[in-house]
Amino acid sequence: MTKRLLLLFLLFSSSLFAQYDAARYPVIPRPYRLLPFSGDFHLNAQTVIVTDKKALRKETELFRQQVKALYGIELAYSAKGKDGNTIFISSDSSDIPPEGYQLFINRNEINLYGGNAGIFYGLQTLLQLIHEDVSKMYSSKGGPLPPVTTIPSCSIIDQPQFSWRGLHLDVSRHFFPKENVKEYLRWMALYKLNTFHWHLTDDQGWRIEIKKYPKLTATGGWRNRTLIGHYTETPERYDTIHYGGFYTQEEIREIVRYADSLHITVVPEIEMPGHALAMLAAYPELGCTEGPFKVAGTWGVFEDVLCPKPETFTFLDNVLTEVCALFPGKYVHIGGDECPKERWKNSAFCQSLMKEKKLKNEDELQSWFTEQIVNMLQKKGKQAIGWDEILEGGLAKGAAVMSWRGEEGGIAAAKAGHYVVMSPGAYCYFDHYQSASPGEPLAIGGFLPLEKVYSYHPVPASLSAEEKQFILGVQANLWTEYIGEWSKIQYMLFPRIAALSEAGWSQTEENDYSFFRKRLLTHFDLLDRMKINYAKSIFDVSGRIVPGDNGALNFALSTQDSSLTIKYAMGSDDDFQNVYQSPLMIRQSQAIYAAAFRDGKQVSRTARWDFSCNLATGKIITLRKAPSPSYNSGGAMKLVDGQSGTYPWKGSDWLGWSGDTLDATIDLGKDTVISSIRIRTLYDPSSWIWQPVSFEAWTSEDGIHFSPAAVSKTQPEKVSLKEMNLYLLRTKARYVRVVAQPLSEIPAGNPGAGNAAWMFVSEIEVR
Ligand code: TNX
Repeated sequence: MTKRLLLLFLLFSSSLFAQYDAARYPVIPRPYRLLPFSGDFHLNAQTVIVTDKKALRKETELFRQQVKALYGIELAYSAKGKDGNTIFISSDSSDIPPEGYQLFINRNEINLYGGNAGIFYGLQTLLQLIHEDVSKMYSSKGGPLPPVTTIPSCSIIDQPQFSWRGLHLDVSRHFFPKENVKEYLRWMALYKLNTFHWHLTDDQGWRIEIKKYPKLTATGGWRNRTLIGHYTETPERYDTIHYGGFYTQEEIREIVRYADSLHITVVPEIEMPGHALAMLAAYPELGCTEGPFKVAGTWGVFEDVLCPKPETFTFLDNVLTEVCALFPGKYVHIGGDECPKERWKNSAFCQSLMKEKKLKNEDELQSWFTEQIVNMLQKKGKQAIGWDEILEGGLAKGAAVMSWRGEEGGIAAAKAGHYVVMSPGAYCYFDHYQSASPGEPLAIGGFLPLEKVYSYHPVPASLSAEEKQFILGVQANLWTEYIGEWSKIQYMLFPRIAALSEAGWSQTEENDYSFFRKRLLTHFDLLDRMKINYAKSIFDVSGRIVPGDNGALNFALSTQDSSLTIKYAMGSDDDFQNVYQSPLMIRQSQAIYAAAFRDGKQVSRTARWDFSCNLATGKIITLRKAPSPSYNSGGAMKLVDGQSGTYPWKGSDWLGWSGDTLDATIDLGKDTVISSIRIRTLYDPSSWIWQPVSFEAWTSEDGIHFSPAAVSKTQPEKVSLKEMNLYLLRTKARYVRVVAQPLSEIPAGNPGAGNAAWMFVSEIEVR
């Protein structure tokens, strides 16, 4: 005990945040304090676990299974310690905050203190500290000996920053069976996440058995076709597979129990009043029109929503009664996002209800709807939580808000005294791309690299100290429109889940990405052992155009990790013969391939860039107006880098303007005969991106006096990737000026109607 006090004293007096050897202590999320020591504890078949209370043994179960599965070591319990080889676990948690633990490791023994959750988490830390050294095999006369498994000496005190460390899984768009969900929960436990948001219902499938309404799963659990490819592709393509599934109440109870054993609370989501097509397909009488309704086979937002009729509320009351009985946690998620109001506008019932309740518009009708549900849940002893839309038009007391369309909803909710979980799309949507590399599997869009997840801090600076208390924590969401296989779930989740865990558990003011990254590199060994298909995007070779006055396009390659060797090939990728040293000069249309190597082994995927050269490629370009800071990756050079933006788009491929013109001048270096100018633009109305409404060009010989060359006014064409051309009579010029005007107002009936449209341009080409 005195020894423990001494160690604690050392820990608290150690500098606030001292970095230790990341490879030796690759713990994620980063513990509150870790003090490294020399020497190792040897973990082997003789190691025993001693607990001061038998009941604590259940907290060690997962750890024992993991050690057995990953290192082949079976750890036995013992009533008393063995000299030099014992893990002592003590329920003495005085002065230890909830979920916290203290862990002391030396050559002879390990001591772990904490409450139940703390002990569980302390063992997950221990698991992450295990090293297996094959090179240290003892010399032997006979056959090979087992590798040496060690845990490095150190003292740790640890505790979480936030009480809601959440991860969501959408099982409606794609269904994943019970065993998958349990594995998902184990991954959460590994990263000390404690709240599982289970998105059980949506337009594309109802996944929870409700005894009173069997058609919810019998009809609502199945769809007859599913979209192939991206939902913005035209024409749409579908498979003809009868797809679906659901969890029986027995299975739900089993999962909830299992989650509880991992100290995870399950928050079920029952979506309403929008995203409810599966419910309507099963019980059309809940709609504002007669239907028939079909379980959706494609993605997006649908106009058919629940009608706020008395029989709808009776139905939902019965559904929620069964839901509440299945989930012991405090919160039930009631959705509330993306509810179109068309049906309510055209329904005589809704209009007269609005009059009766003195509701000014359909948004207020939705808050009235929400209020009924919030109260209904309160009567059942539960609190409602919903997507930030539920805040619009006033929110009933006691309901909590999950802020997904940025942080604004969360900020407004905290100011109004509602509890908040931060889950803003730009930092927490794991269905977005994590790499700009061309080899990424299809995703919904967006760009969320590991570093950006890591940078997230869930408490906005604009809140007062009192308001900050309302921020419960952070959550990442995994929507599965484009994720049908479990290996792809892994790919989208790992390693971003590791970055999320640090945002939720560790002291975010002390977060340091490069230190995280170093720990992650060793941590990958554990993921390899667990056979997880994690994304290796952080090894990706990236390429960028750098200025140079040699008349060529100078293309620099790099990796985040400077210890890796980059090799490249031109024309074909069969053979990486060239070691990259300095920027490559590109003088003609060609493909470049590159990959990162460690110890002669390829660790990254092969990256490929297709250069298509024209007179403007690599030339000096100036912009009169900078693109929006959100879409300015690569700067002006991006427009003459010889590469076209792709679709589905990634922010890094395109420059974007909103309410502002593209006004670029390119210096071709010398008088040149030109006959055409082209810009490459994007059309994606779901993201408010529209084609330019006009595109014009001027030319000049001196860079001062410009004469108009050609003008084109355009009508939007519903084509995702659009080239716009201007043809000139053969003109001699050294300077070309290009001006393109975005659409100033998105037409009615489209997402973002009334707002200025985005204009995305990837390339200006001169021929
Ligand atoms: C918006 S996030 C949705 C989901 C989609 C997701 C795709 C939210 C509350 N609604 O229905 O799956 O975008 O990223």
